[in-house]
Amino acid sequence: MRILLISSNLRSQFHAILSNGAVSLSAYLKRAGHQVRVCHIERKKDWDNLRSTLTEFKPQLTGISVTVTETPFTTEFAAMSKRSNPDAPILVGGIQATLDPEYFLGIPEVSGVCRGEGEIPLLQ
Ligand code: B12
Repeated sequence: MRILLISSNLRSQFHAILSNGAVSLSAYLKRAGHQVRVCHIERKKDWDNLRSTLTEFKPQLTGISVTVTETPFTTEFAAMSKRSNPDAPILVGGIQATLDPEYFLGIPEVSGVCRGEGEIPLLQ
């Protein structure tokens, strides 16, 4: 399966650091035979990379990893994914999704929320 994982550093105080959660999930899923891309959004060109990954890689599942500072961008990532690949489910995970799943379930494009560690639930 083609899986896209999205993380960001748009409001965080940190820069140029990929999300441990997203890269850990990527390694796990690749080991199980899936094709995985991680799009980390921080600079302007990362948005272009996300757009081209959505149209060229055509993920069959999109996962968004969220902490508190990155929460407002989930709606936009989910909308972009849904526009490009209407049939691909969108899952949200990470610490903020674990703490406040209802918020993310309220985003119409979001199919589900993962609370806690995502390796096994995502594989399933
Ligand atoms: C290391 C760390 C950092 C490092 C991250 C390094 C990196 N390369 O990722 C640095 C220093 C950069 C950092 C930055 C920040 N951090 Co920090 N950090 C941590 C710490 C200590 C560990 C996080 C970690 O690496 N966990 C290991 C990974 C593998 O686990 P994970 O990310 O939770 O991912 C798992 C699950 O959540 C899930 N999952 C994650 N994403 C997804 C997606 C899908 C689709 C699915 C299904 C599952 C899933 O599966 C993953 C694997 O099991 C935690 C405290 C803690 N003990 O958790 C605080 C913590 C996460 N950080 C916190 C905060 C506030 C921040 C900042 C916002 C600080 C700031 N003001 O800038 C930024 C946010 C950065 C960002 N872009 O989001 C808070 C988050 C609170 C919240 N409600 O979001 C925490 C909980 C600390 C705290 N107690 O306050 N942090």
